[in-house]
Amino acid sequence: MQMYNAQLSPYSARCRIAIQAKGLDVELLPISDDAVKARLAALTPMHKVPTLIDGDHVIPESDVICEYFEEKGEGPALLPADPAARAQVRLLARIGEIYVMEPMGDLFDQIDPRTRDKNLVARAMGEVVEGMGWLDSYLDGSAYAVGAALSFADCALVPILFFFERLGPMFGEEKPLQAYPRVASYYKAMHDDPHCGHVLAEMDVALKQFMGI
Ligand SMILES: N[C@@H](CCC(=O)N[C@@H](CS)C(=O)NCC(=O)O)C(=O)O
Repeated sequence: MQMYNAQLSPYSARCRIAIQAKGLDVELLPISDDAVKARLAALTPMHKVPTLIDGDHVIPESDVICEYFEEKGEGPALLPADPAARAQVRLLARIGEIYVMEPMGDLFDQIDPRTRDKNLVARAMGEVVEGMGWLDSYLDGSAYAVGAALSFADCALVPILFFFERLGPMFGEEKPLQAYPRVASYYKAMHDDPHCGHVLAEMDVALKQFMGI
């Protein structure tokens, strides 16, 4: 398999955690390369990363890719067996993706205080804060979002929390996780998971490159 990838994309990072945890053989194609980017655009009108290629199949969307990996059946399962626990995994991933990451995405263009749209920032921040509050009430603060093993909830949440923690100081919030003690304790513990820890380190390098530091 091959996957069109950007090291800093939280959606690509979600799939990279799953790839590592499952021990899958997936070649990463960096879209920082213009020729690779052009190939991706020719393959799918969405031309977003991640996009997985498996033989003739072109599969965009991080959630769909992760479920595809699961259903291929290689490597350890990242969805629990119990239906209620599976629902919890999907719920946490959706809260992270829809209610935290989506509004947080609007903040990336607002990092420079000189060109910042204060109304847009206030609206996006309000939504992020609401979503983070929901996560804080659904997590119990232990390592791993659901049960005692890595799941797709962790694959989705850990890269999102990376951005939440890093963006805070850029908007005057030095310790953004402080208001969410269960999320903070969970996120800290997830650094010790080898797969999440590895991908977090990759994102750290990519963010420093992006910021020119
Ligand atoms: N819902 C998608 C979001 C993917 C996404 O927005 N990727 C961004 C990078 S973080 C991208 O490729 N943007 C380029 C574009 O929209 O053309 C997923 O879960 O994979």
